[in-house]
Amino acid sequence: MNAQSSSSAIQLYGVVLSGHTHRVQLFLNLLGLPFEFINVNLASGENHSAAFLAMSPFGEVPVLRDGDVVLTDSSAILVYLASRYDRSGRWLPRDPVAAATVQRWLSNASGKIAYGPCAVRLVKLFGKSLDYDTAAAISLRVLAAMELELSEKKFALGDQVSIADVAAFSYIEHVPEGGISLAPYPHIRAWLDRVSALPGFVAMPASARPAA
Ligand SMILES: N[C@@H](CCC(=O)N[C@@H](CS)C(=O)NCC(=O)O)C(=O)O
Repeated sequence: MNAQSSSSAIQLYGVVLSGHTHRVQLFLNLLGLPFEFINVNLASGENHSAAFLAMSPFGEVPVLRDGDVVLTDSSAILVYLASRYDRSGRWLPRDPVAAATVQRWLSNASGKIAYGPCAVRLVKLFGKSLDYDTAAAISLRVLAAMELELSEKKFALGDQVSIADVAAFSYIEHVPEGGISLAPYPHIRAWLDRVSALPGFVAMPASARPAA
Protein backbone atom coordinates (compact mmCIF):
# COMPACT_ATOMS: atom_id res chain seq x y z
CA MET A 1 0.00 0.00 0.00
CA ASN A 2 1.51 3.31 -1.09
CA ALA A 3 1.15 6.48 0.98
CA GLN A 4 0.80 9.49 -1.31
CA SER A 5 1.17 12.36 1.12
CA SER A 6 2.87 13.16 4.40
CA SER A 7 1.92 11.31 7.56
CA SER A 8 -1.28 12.57 9.19
CA ALA A 9 -3.65 11.56 11.99
CA ILE A 10 -6.38 10.50 9.56
CA GLN A 11 -5.54 7.87 6.96
CA LEU A 12 -7.73 7.08 3.97
CA TYR A 13 -7.08 3.77 2.21
CA GLY A 14 -8.55 3.91 -1.24
CA VAL A 15 -8.30 4.01 -5.00
CA VAL A 16 -8.17 7.27 -6.92
CA LEU A 17 -10.73 6.19 -9.55
CA SER A 18 -13.17 4.73 -6.99
CA GLY A 19 -16.24 6.88 -6.47
CA HIS A 20 -16.75 5.29 -3.06
CA THR A 21 -13.25 6.46 -2.12
CA HIS A 22 -13.78 9.86 -3.72
CA ARG A 23 -16.85 10.58 -1.56
CA VAL A 24 -14.70 10.33 1.54
CA GLN A 25 -11.75 12.17 0.02
CA LEU A 26 -14.11 14.95 -1.07
CA PHE A 27 -15.70 15.27 2.36
CA LEU A 28 -12.34 15.33 4.15
CA ASN A 29 -11.37 18.22 1.88
CA LEU A 30 -14.69 20.02 2.34
CA LEU A 31 -14.18 19.79 6.11
CA GLY A 32 -10.58 20.99 5.72
CA LEU A 33 -9.23 17.93 7.55
CA PRO A 34 -5.65 16.90 6.74
CA PHE A 35 -5.26 13.24 5.88
CA GLU A 36 -2.89 10.75 4.35
CA PHE A 37 -4.11 8.94 1.21
CA ILE A 38 -2.89 5.36 1.03
CA ASN A 39 -3.37 3.79 -2.37
CA VAL A 40 -4.62 0.18 -2.36
CA ASN A 41 -3.76 -1.87 -5.44
CA LEU A 42 -6.97 -3.76 -6.24
CA ALA A 43 -5.51 -5.15 -9.48
CA SER A 44 -2.81 -7.05 -7.59
CA GLY A 45 -5.30 -8.22 -4.95
CA GLU A 46 -3.80 -6.13 -2.18
CA ASN A 47 -7.31 -5.71 -0.79
CA HIS A 48 -7.40 -9.44 -0.07
CA SER A 49 -4.20 -9.47 1.96
CA ALA A 50 -4.53 -10.48 5.60
CA ALA A 51 -3.48 -7.00 6.69
CA PHE A 52 -6.18 -5.30 4.62
CA LEU A 53 -8.91 -7.82 5.46
CA ALA A 54 -8.21 -7.19 9.14
CA MET A 55 -9.41 -3.62 8.51
CA SER A 56 -12.00 -4.32 5.82
CA PRO A 57 -13.58 -7.80 6.06
CA PHE A 58 -15.15 -7.54 2.60
CA GLY A 59 -11.85 -6.43 1.06
CA GLU A 60 -13.34 -3.12 -0.02
CA VAL A 61 -12.08 0.43 -0.16
CA PRO A 62 -12.49 2.98 1.28
CA VAL A 63 -11.20 2.41 4.79
CA LEU A 64 -10.73 5.30 7.19
CA ARG A 65 -8.35 5.11 10.11
CA ASP A 66 -8.57 7.89 12.70
CA GLY A 67 -6.41 6.99 15.66
CA ASP A 68 -7.93 3.83 17.13
CA VAL A 69 -11.04 4.11 14.97
CA VAL A 70 -11.06 2.00 11.80
CA LEU A 71 -14.14 2.29 9.59
CA THR A 72 -15.34 0.80 6.33
CA ASP A 73 -18.30 1.79 4.13
CA SER A 74 -18.29 5.22 2.56
CA SER A 75 -21.69 6.21 3.99
CA ALA A 76 -20.69 5.14 7.49
CA ILE A 77 -17.45 7.09 7.14
CA LEU A 78 -19.32 10.24 6.04
CA VAL A 79 -21.62 9.93 9.06
CA TYR A 80 -18.61 9.48 11.35
CA LEU A 81 -16.71 12.46 9.96
CA ALA A 82 -19.75 14.75 10.11
CA SER A 83 -20.64 13.64 13.64
CA ARG A 84 -17.09 13.92 14.91
CA TYR A 85 -15.71 16.97 13.15
CA ASP A 86 -18.56 19.23 11.96
CA ARG A 87 -19.45 21.31 15.00
CA SER A 88 -21.96 23.32 12.96
CA GLY A 89 -24.12 20.23 12.46
CA ARG A 90 -25.01 21.40 8.97
CA TRP A 91 -23.57 18.41 7.12
CA LEU A 92 -25.71 15.92 9.10
CA PRO A 93 -28.66 17.76 10.67
CA ARG A 94 -30.63 16.28 13.56
CA ASP A 95 -34.00 17.62 12.42
CA PRO A 96 -36.10 14.46 11.88
CA VAL A 97 -37.14 15.15 8.29
CA ALA A 98 -33.68 16.40 7.30
CA ALA A 99 -32.00 13.39 8.93
CA ALA A 100 -34.41 11.04 7.15
CA THR A 101 -33.74 12.76 3.83
CA VAL A 102 -29.99 12.40 4.32
CA GLN A 103 -30.48 8.71 5.15
CA ARG A 104 -32.60 8.23 2.02
CA TRP A 105 -29.81 9.67 -0.15
CA LEU A 106 -27.18 7.57 1.65
CA SER A 107 -29.32 4.48 1.04
CA ASN A 108 -29.60 5.37 -2.62
CA ALA A 109 -25.83 5.90 -2.79
CA SER A 110 -25.28 2.38 -1.39
CA GLY A 111 -28.10 0.86 -3.43
CA LYS A 112 -29.44 2.22 -6.68
CA ILE A 113 -26.41 4.43 -7.44
CA ALA A 114 -24.06 1.50 -6.79
CA TYR A 115 -26.14 -0.87 -8.95
CA GLY A 116 -26.70 1.75 -11.66
CA PRO A 117 -24.24 4.62 -12.28
CA CYS A 118 -21.34 2.88 -10.50
CA ALA A 119 -22.00 -0.43 -12.25
CA VAL A 120 -22.21 0.95 -15.82
CA ARG A 121 -18.82 2.59 -15.26
CA LEU A 122 -17.38 -0.67 -13.89
CA VAL A 123 -18.47 -2.43 -17.08
CA LYS A 124 -17.28 0.23 -19.55
CA LEU A 125 -14.04 1.26 -17.87
CA PHE A 126 -12.93 -1.79 -15.96
CA GLY A 127 -14.50 -4.65 -17.91
CA LYS A 128 -16.43 -6.04 -14.94
CA SER A 129 -18.79 -8.87 -15.91
CA LEU A 130 -21.99 -7.22 -14.75
CA ASP A 131 -25.27 -6.96 -16.68
CA TYR A 132 -24.82 -3.63 -18.45
CA ASP A 133 -28.41 -3.31 -19.65
CA THR A 134 -29.79 -3.80 -16.15
CA ALA A 135 -27.29 -1.30 -14.72
CA ALA A 136 -28.13 1.21 -17.48
CA ALA A 137 -31.87 0.85 -16.79
CA ILE A 138 -31.30 1.44 -13.07
CA SER A 139 -29.12 4.45 -13.93
CA LEU A 140 -31.87 6.04 -16.03
CA ARG A 141 -34.38 5.59 -13.19
CA VAL A 142 -31.94 7.12 -10.69
CA LEU A 143 -31.23 10.07 -12.96
CA ALA A 144 -34.93 10.69 -13.66
CA ALA A 145 -35.73 10.66 -9.92
CA MET A 146 -32.82 12.95 -9.06
CA GLU A 147 -33.68 15.34 -11.90
CA LEU A 148 -37.22 15.68 -10.55
CA GLU A 149 -36.10 16.13 -6.95
CA LEU A 150 -33.39 18.65 -7.84
CA SER A 151 -35.78 20.66 -9.99
CA GLU A 152 -37.22 21.98 -6.73
CA LYS A 153 -34.13 22.54 -4.62
CA LYS A 154 -30.42 23.32 -4.76
CA PHE A 155 -29.25 20.36 -2.68
CA ALA A 156 -30.81 17.26 -1.13
CA LEU A 157 -31.92 19.32 1.88
CA GLY A 158 -32.86 22.47 -0.02
CA ASP A 159 -30.50 25.40 0.34
CA GLN A 160 -28.14 23.57 2.68
CA VAL A 161 -25.51 21.14 1.37
CA SER A 162 -25.10 17.94 3.40
CA ILE A 163 -23.39 14.57 3.27
CA ALA A 164 -26.34 13.40 1.14
CA ASP A 165 -24.95 15.45 -1.76
CA VAL A 166 -21.40 14.26 -1.09
CA ALA A 167 -22.49 10.61 -1.12
CA ALA A 168 -24.32 10.92 -4.43
CA PHE A 169 -21.93 13.21 -6.28
CA SER A 170 -19.03 11.06 -7.49
CA TYR A 171 -20.81 8.35 -9.48
CA ILE A 172 -23.43 10.74 -10.87
CA GLU A 173 -20.74 13.10 -12.16
CA HIS A 174 -18.88 10.18 -13.75
CA VAL A 175 -21.86 8.30 -15.18
CA PRO A 176 -20.91 9.46 -18.73
CA GLU A 177 -17.83 7.23 -18.35
CA GLY A 178 -20.37 4.42 -18.13
CA GLY A 179 -21.92 5.42 -21.45
CA ILE A 180 -24.84 7.45 -20.08
CA SER A 181 -25.11 11.11 -21.03
CA LEU A 182 -26.05 13.79 -18.52
CA ALA A 183 -27.25 16.09 -21.33
CA PRO A 184 -30.97 15.42 -20.66
CA TYR A 185 -30.63 16.37 -16.97
CA PRO A 186 -30.11 20.15 -16.56
CA HIS A 187 -31.09 20.17 -12.87
CA ILE A 188 -28.60 17.42 -12.06
CA ARG A 189 -25.89 19.27 -14.01
CA ALA A 190 -26.66 22.48 -12.08
CA TRP A 191 -26.42 20.51 -8.81
CA LEU A 192 -23.07 19.03 -9.90
CA ASP A 193 -21.87 22.59 -10.59
CA ARG A 194 -23.03 23.75 -7.16
CA VAL A 195 -21.21 20.91 -5.39
CA SER A 196 -18.11 21.51 -7.54
CA ALA A 197 -18.11 25.18 -6.48
CA LEU A 198 -17.96 24.41 -2.74
CA PRO A 199 -14.80 25.62 -0.97
CA GLY A 200 -12.36 22.72 -0.69
CA PHE A 201 -13.93 20.74 -3.54
CA VAL A 202 -11.65 18.17 -5.19
CA ALA A 203 -12.64 16.33 -8.35
CA MET A 204 -12.32 12.63 -9.02
CA PRO A 205 -10.02 12.39 -12.05
CA ALA A 206 -11.47 11.28 -15.36
CA SER A 207 -10.30 7.82 -16.24
CA ALA A 208 -7.44 7.62 -18.70
CA ARG A 209 -9.27 4.68 -20.27
CA PRO A 210 -11.84 5.77 -22.85
CA ALA A 211 -15.37 4.59 -22.15
CA ALA A 212 -16.13 1.86 -24.69
N1 LIG B 1 -20.54 -0.26 0.48
C1 LIG B 1 -19.15 0.05 0.24
C2 LIG B 1 -18.80 -0.36 -1.19
C3 LIG B 1 -17.34 -0.07 -1.52
C4 LIG B 1 -16.91 -0.70 -2.83
O1 LIG B 1 -17.72 -1.26 -3.58
N2 LIG B 1 -15.62 -0.58 -3.10
C5 LIG B 1 -15.05 -1.17 -4.29
C6 LIG B 1 -14.25 -0.14 -5.08
S1 LIG B 1 -15.27 1.18 -5.68
C7 LIG B 1 -14.07 -2.25 -3.88
O2 LIG B 1 -13.30 -2.06 -2.96
N3 LIG B 1 -14.11 -3.39 -4.55
C8 LIG B 1 -13.21 -4.46 -4.27
C9 LIG B 1 -12.77 -5.19 -5.48
O3 LIG B 1 -13.04 -4.71 -6.59
O4 LIG B 1 -12.12 -6.22 -5.33
C10 LIG B 1 -18.91 1.53 0.48
O5 LIG B 1 -19.86 2.32 0.39
O6 LIG B 1 -17.78 1.92 0.81
